[in-house]
Amino acid sequence: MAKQIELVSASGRASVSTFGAQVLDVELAGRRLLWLSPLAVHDDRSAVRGGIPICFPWFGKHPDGLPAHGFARTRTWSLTDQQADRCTLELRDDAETYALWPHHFVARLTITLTDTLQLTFSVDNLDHAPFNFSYALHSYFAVDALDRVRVTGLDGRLRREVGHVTTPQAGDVTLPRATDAIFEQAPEPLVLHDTATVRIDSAHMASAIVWNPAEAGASVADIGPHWPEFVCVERGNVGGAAVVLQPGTQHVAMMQITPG
Ligand code: TA6
Repeated sequence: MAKQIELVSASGRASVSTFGAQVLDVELAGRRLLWLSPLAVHDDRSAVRGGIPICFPWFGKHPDGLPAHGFARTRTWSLTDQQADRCTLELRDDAETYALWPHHFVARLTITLTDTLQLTFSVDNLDHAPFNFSYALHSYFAVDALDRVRVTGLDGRLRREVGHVTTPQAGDVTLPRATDAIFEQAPEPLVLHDTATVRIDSAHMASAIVWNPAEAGASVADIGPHWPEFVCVERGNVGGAAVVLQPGTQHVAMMQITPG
């Protein structure tokens, strides 16, 4: 049975589920920063729509039809450290993960709440051979006015999107239609402008993804009419930025969310 952890700091609070090591809710400077679908399924088996799911050890659809975005978001992680404003969760390989992805590993997520929310994600290769993986911290940000939302910081970066020619991003990213864009070599920071702003910093995460399904979201059971309420601005290492990890070594990366 998954457990919910409540973090508090002088500036706010956050809720984290051990199911998927998923941040479900963050309030900082009096603002709720993340979107959690009112239609999300919380049955400890299905991926939970909203918050910050972890896509690992692959991002997106799998070529052999394995679960999209990997298994990290649908496993219960172990809580290995808990303080008032910080916790660490861990996922180790077992027979079920090995059947899907035949590697020995430990993934860890440390969530720290101050006047920002910081997520430190690491993966250790416990195998005797290198393995590769991709991942993203798939943050769903709550927005007031999707048609006026802008994401700044990606001007001129290569934008890859199914059904569109890959070209450099021209200006800010706006979402006048369904958007599912991957940016290679994305810089720091990205800023999400809505009625208020959120700054997204990261380290060692080369990729950025911006997603909202627009009207197509209405037919997704756990999104439905709520599709205008969020924009995903994700950081990670996907596609050409997938990580090749040597045995006995560790990959560490960080994402930080700060209300503007
Ligand atoms: O990050 C964007 C994306 O990969 C989209 O292609 C979209 O399908 C989304 O993630 C949600 O995926 P999910 O498996 O959670 O429905």
